[in-house]
Amino acid sequence: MGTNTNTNAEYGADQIQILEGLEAVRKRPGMYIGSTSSRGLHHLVYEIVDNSVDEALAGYCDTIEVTILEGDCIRVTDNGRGIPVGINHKSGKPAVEVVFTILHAGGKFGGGGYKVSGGLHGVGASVVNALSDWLEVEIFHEGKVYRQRYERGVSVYPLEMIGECSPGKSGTQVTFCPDGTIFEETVFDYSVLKQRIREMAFLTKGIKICLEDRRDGKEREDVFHYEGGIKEFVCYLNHSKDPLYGDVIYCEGEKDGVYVEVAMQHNESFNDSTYSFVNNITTPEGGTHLAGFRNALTKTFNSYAKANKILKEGEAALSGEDIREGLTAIISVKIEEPQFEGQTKQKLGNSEARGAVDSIVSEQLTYFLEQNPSVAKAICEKSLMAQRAREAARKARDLTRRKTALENTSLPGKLADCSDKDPKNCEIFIVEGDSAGGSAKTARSRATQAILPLRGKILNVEKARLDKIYGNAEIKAMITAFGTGIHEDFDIEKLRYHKIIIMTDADVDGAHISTLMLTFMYRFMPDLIRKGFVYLAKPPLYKVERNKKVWYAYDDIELEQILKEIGRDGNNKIQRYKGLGEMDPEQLWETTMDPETRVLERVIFNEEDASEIDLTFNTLMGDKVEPRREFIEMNAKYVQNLDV
Ligand code: TTJ
Repeated sequence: MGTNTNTNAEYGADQIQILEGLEAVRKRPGMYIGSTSSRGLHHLVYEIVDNSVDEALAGYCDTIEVTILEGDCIRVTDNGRGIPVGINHKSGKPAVEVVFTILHAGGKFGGGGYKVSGGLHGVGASVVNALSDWLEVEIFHEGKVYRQRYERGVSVYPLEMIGECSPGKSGTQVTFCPDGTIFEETVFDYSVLKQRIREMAFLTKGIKICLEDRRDGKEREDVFHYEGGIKEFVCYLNHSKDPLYGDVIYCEGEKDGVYVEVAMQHNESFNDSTYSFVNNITTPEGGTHLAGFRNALTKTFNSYAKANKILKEGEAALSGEDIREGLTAIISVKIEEPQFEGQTKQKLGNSEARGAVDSIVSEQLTYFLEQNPSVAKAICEKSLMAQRAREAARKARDLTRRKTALENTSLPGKLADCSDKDPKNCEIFIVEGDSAGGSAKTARSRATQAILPLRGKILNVEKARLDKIYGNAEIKAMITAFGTGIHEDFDIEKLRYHKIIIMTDADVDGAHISTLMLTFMYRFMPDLIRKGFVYLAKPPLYKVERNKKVWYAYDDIELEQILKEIGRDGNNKIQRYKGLGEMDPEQLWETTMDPETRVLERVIFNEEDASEIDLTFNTLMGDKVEPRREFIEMNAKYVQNLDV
């Protein structure tokens, strides 16, 4: 294992430095992993798995296993070369010990490949170690098995050789238990890990990642393995949409130290669902790589359309937006030293990424279009339609803008507004149906609660063009009631109510209607959701009466609990509400609207989950019936229970 050439004095200095480093991490964990909430907890897993993914990117590992063990400990195993066990000369310690005990020493020990480190990730295994009650690493290398254990980041014995393994076997296994005195939440959520691990697998083609839950009563497993990588990611995102053509267009190459992969496919919808990644980490604010992609796309399609007389002399060029209508795309770049900019450091700044993506996509897309004229034609025609619709929408919007200027923002006729004019105190209930709207108007607290009843089905904005959307009465009513405007006119400062509460029946139709409304807000006023102004009301499902006393149950489990408490006999009268309309105003107030007693769910929006949210809305709103079944389960992920 090499020899220790350092003097004792240097060794001592080293120890102090390590302890100081770990101390800093334990003192300010948020600085290193973002937060100590559930999010930070899950982040520890990604941090460790990233190391194995790096080994896979370098070409030495093809399988990673992630296991949640009893007691919410995590085990990550890979079949890579194994973290080096030889002495690192600078520190006089085995390299593996350096990896786990010295801050920011998570890098490569020789060997090429891209280091996956961006955003909050890439802080290194030592941070995970420092924040774990205990951590054990086992390395399989050249027929031998090595092990070291740490407690709260400090080794409890030197690296030891504990046995032999078959000479062909190699790899690294790390098992750790997050420190319960540091994390507010120590229970892992399988579905959260599953989502990110699936994404990692899509972004690293060919890799096989197995996720397993071994906790008692929670046993389950999934295997993620995509030979097609981001091509399959695009198929996955488009699975409930109708693709405009069969192929997924794929470009790949390397330029100026930037490895670029792009996959894309248009569908019949009208949204742009482009997601960009740097070193496997999502960049919700885009950056140079996204700019390069957009430039290449616009330029290449306009050249093609002109050269093939799809766009005639003197006709307006297709805009980027036109070409991106109904596009699902993944842009993934790998770069040695990513620079992140912007307020949340989520925007790629490296200028070489712009040029690399632009030139690789321009060249390969041009070739693809020449080889696949029917696909090229389908995309150009869709873009031309988009161009015409956008022009019509602009005219319709100009008209409504002028109108609102003239009529001085008159509020919709159906709105029963509140008297208080301070948005902070005000809430608006968007109510499905006129009859429930009537009850809500009677029940409400006039000073602070406004009611906007909407009639029938809300327009599905996933399936309508802008001109139709702007012409829709229900949507116009919401826009003027909220007061914020939409798209580029959107101004959160003008919001007239700080709680927008969607109130629908507690059944499948009601859920569908709330989703339609949420879809509209998500696409046209995402900041409303982002900033936490949007809520779902929770009307009860059952009313239980016994000896003149009344209980309300909001789900079946609660009903069971109530019945257990009060006893099950002939004296109970149970009523199942089929809709809001069955409640009289007083009941509606008491159960669903009274701020003192009601339950609201706040709709939340996690930027990192954007592709998954997009998928959810699309699944719910798209044409395919089958995927819609997952609705209730998935929707539950985007709400947060609040008692407000
Ligand atoms: C680095 O270059 C020399 C050969 O070994 C390479 C290496 O360190 N590979 C490696 C590290 N594979 N897997 C890891 C690893 C795996 C886990 C689960 C956790 C950590 C910190 C590293």
